[in-house]
Order: sequence, then structure tokens, then C-alpha cells
Amino acid sequence: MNRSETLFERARKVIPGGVNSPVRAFGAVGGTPPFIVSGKGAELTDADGKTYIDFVGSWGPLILGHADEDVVAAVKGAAERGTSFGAPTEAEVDLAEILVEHVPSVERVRMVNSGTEATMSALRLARGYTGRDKVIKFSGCYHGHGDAFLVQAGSGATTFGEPNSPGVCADTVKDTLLARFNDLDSVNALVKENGGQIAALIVEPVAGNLGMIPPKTGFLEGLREITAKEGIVLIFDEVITGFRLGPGGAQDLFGVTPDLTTLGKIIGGGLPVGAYGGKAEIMARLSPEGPVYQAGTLSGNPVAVAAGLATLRKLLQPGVYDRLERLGKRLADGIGLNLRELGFPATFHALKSMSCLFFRKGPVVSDEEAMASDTALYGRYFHGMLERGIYLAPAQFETAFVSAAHAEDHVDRAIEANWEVLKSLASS
Ligand code: KE4
Repeated sequence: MNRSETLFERARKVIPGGVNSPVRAFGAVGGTPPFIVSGKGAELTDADGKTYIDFVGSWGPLILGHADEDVVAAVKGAAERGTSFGAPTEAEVDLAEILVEHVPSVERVRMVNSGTEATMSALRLARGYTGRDKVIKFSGCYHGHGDAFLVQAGSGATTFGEPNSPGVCADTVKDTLLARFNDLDSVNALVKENGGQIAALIVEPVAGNLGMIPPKTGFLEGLREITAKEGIVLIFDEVITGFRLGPGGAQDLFGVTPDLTTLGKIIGGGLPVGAYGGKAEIMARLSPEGPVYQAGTLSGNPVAVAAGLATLRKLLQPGVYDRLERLGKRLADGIGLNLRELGFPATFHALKSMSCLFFRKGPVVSDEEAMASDTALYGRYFHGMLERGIYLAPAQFETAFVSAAHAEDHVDRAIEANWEVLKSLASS
């Protein structure tokens, strides 16, 4: 056995599945997950000394690449001044001011420790603000593992075919209504059936946990119109897209402003930071100003906030998003050409530095088409790429990311590996 196999055997004795988040266990693609010992820039090194070009980026946060020198220096500096105080610090205000400045919907913001905390808190706030109970989510969209959202949840929940997790009480999810992504009729039908009872509608403005599916023209605008008319709090879950698609995220890119926004991943630069924010009038209902309670020992933690601040300040420098977009386009052009030249039956979606290769012919506009992808073929593709040193998400229903640390050569090597693997799959 190699080092990763030995470590995986050891891990499974003491950690369920040997991992601290299910999708890392390679359940969807088979085999042993490489145990990573270090990362630098666009590259990872595993316990057996093998290096990979990383297109997962810790599932999105590492938009600057691994061990960015400015982020590491900021973390070291913060740690040397004390790792946590449980008291307000200036750094939290600095980070909050950046979020308020750049995210159109965010007039005030509360920091938490994960995307899950952000979405579950935003839902509680929406319910407290409206006095209503029901929430609309979209089948296949993932908003973390809060009970109310573990219904047709997307990401690992879909990967492992556990759309409704055991342990989530029927009473909890009776107020969770399911619509179809990119289908406004499905939303109107739920609004009609549940008039006056819906507190919130939560959506990933770009679905990133079904694979990557952009909104159809008019979809987000339609959600804004319906929710405004019905007094429903519109929540954009931008845990993936926040500061990924640009400083203002998807809401700026598509020009649709929600009432609340949830953030995570990039705003922590690889350390645990989540946030939810939005209209001042709604945020004012949050404790200690208002009655809706939410708290956290390490919320706004100085070390995590230092990583987030260093990441955002560097990311907001001129030219960084242009570079991300150029790299994403290079990858999309290369893979698109491969698919056309091979006539391979797959659909490649790309949006700036996000992308996904669905193993099915298009179009792929909602969970139904995504779920019909050949996940076994994805698994064979995944391992073919891994053998060639390209580290992709170990599941079809995820998004691939390029970072600002990727060089053109990293992208070209992925395109070349994609050609070789698709060619071998086509001939097998
Ligand atoms: P966390 O609690 O994992 O920080 O965030 C939950 C979450 C909320 N909203 C969206 C749109 C998300 O994508 C996520 C988490 N994303 C997954 C990957 N698809 C995290 C990876 C994992 O579960 O290990």
C-alpha cells in the first residue's frame, strides 16, 4: 500500500468514511483519495510525493492559489497577536466594510464560521422578519447541511443519493418547498399554493452543486419580481459565486439584487469564514439589535478574518479578475475544441473561472438533465485525469475552479490530459 492508502485505512478507523466531509472520500468515483501534505500556487503534493494541478481549490476558497505569501504572512501576524478574543476587533470591521462596499445587496453583514451557518442564519432571520415559516429552495441546489435545506440538496447529498438525509425530522422539512432551477413556473405554482406563508426563497444564482449551471436569461429577474410582489425574502446563496464571479458576485454580474446574501469560501481565504448580510431593515432584526438570535464563539475570528482580508485585498487589485477570466476562457476554448474534434457526447459549461464537464449531451439547464449524466463515465474520466496529474472534483455534481495562481501552462496541460482521456474513453 502507498502512504495515502495506509493513511486512509488509519483514518477510517477513527473518522466516519475517513474524512471530515463526505465528498472527499471518493465515494462517487472510487479509489483512495490522495492525502495532501502541501499546496503551493496551483499545485498540490500528496503523501506519496505526487504533484497535481488543482482545479478544486478547496471547493472554491483558494482563488489566489495555495499558500499565497500575503495570506500566509497575514495569518502568521494575526496568530502572533492572539488567535481569538471573543471580543470585537478592528479587522472584523475592515472585512465587513469590504463586503458592504462590493456586494450590492449588503448594507450590513454578520460574520459566522461556515456557509452552512450563513444560510441557516439567513433563513432564521427571514422567518423572524416576515413571521412566516415556509422556504422555497431548488432541487439539486445545496446550501450546506442545515436541516431545512437537506431536501434534494445537491453536492454530496446528490452524489451519495441521499436527497433527504435521515435524522432530518419530517416536521422540519414540511416547510421546505421544492422548485426546479431555471423554471419560474415551478416557483409560481408553489407561491400560488402557499400564498402568504412563504418567508424566503433561497437560490444559488449560478447553480454550483449540480455541476455548474448558469441561470437562464430572465430567471433571476423573474425570482426578484415574484418575491418582491409576494413579500418573500429573496436570498442569494453566493457562498461559491461571492467574489468568484467578480467583486459583486453573481448579483452584480446578472444585475439582480436580492434582499439577503450568504457568503463563505473566498471571504475566508481558506480559513473558516461565512457571512450573511443584506437590507439594513432586515439585518436590524438580528440580535443584539433585534430579537432574532444567532451567535458564535469564533465568529469573526481574528486569524480567519486576517486570511479573508488578505485574500480580498489582493483579489481586488487591478487585473486579477481579468486574469481569472482569461484562464477560464482558455480552458473553455481548449476543452470545447476537444469535444468538437472528438465528437464526444458531453456538455461543457464555463462561466469565468468556474466550469463543469457533464457526461451527457446537452442542454443541461436544471437538476433533471444534470442528474441524467453518466456518473460512472465521469468516474473513469476523473481517474484518467488524476493519473495525468490533474486534480478535479471527485464527483460529477460539483464545479471546477481555476485560481489566479494557475499559469497558462497549467491550463494547457489540463486541456491535453482532457484530450487523451476523452480519446481513450471514446475508443473503449
Ligand atoms: P460550508 O458549510 O461547507 O462552508 O458551506 C456550505 C455551502 C453553502 N452554499 C453553497 C452554495 C455551497 O456550495 C456550500 C458548500 N459547498 C460544498 C461543495 N459543493 C463544500 C464541499 C464539502 O461539502 O466538502
